[in-house]
Amino acid sequence: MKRALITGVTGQDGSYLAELLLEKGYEVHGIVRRSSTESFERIEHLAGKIHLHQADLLDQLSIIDVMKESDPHEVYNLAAQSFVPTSWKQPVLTGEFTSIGVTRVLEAIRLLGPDRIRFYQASSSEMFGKVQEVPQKENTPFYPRSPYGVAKVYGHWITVNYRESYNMFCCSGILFNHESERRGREFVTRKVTDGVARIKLGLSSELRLGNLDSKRDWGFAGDYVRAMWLMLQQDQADDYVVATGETHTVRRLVELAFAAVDLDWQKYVKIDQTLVRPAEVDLLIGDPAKAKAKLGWTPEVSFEQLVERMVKADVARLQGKPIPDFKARGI
Ligand code: NAP
Ligand code: G4F
Repeated sequence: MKRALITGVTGQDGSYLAELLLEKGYEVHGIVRRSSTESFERIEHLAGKIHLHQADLLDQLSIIDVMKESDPHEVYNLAAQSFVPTSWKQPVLTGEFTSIGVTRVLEAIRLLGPDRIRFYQASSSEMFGKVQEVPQKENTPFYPRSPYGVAKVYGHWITVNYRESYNMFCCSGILFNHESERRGREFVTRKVTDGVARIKLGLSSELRLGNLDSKRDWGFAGDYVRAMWLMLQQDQADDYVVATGETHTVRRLVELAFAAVDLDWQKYVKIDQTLVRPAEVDLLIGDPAKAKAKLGWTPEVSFEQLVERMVKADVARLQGKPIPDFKARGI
């Protein structure tokens, strides 16, 4: 039986990836941080099916210990401080585990199984920042625009470096924004769908947002974790852009989300200058041609379907109904 270790298993992507790997017959291990409150909401339904280990990307020995305990064939490094605005408030901490944390995981693999453990690094389209090319490809130069983006560039290059220095099987997935009903509520898609649901149910009267003009290439998280797994099943380790190849403004996201519950967004949305970032990433649109050709990967959920399913899930949640399973694609 194949064993996989996921850092960031309590996050959006970690929860979908754990489900995918269980479906594929893996023994799944996950790293969790100690907290005074358990933040295991996204993986509650996997209790008893996956093995949890306490460790922290800030602590080298804890990672080595977990690597010994779980003895994985594949390691997926998804843990990070992943919210861009927080990276301006906590730039040092963001760098500590979003960049140096990657080296700690790679060092543990180098010590314990450089020839047999395959490694996936969660790189990000935020690395393209002030974009130097449209659409963005694997070889588009990086120009990060936040401490988070800068930290991810380090994580990306140290992954490439361990592949080239030690011939380790290390892949970097440059993933564009991907969302779901499990997305943290601070990110714009979920903030909007949750806000729309609250307004529809009379729980709120307005939605405060920052820049409506920025454009993102948004896909569904359940589709994107498939690409991560596919990368580690290839004969050669490589880096891939994972994206839909479509871009939409935040304004279009807002229009669609309010329309899903028959409301006019202009009556409820207020622009709040405090939510505008010190440096913005104006336009992201990825070219997934390499992932499609080499991995046979293709996204299955469209932007419109994604927004509608997220709004419906938030309305249902706020009405006290359970959040639908991620495979309920019918919306
Ligand atoms: P997320 O929901 O914010 O999850 C982040 C995970 O990292 C959580 O499980 C968190 O644990 C864990 N973590 C944070 N700091 C840690 C530390 N010091 N030690 C151990 N674990 C720690 O993020 P996501 O959306 O699933 O994204 C997964 C990865 O993909 C991240 O690296 C993100 O930067 C990257 N990425 C995401 C996207 C996207 O659109 N979603 C796009 C490109 C790249 P707690 O639950 O304890 O906080
Ligand atoms: O949803 P966001 O916060 O995501 P962002 O900054 O693009 O980062 C996400 O995607 C990256 C991949 O490109 C990941 F690496 C990263 O970890 C994270 O998952 O913001 C999207 C856009 C931005 O242009 C922002 O300025 O929405 C704009 N926006 C407008 N009003 C807002 C708001 N964003 C947030 N979070 N909240 C607002 O009120």
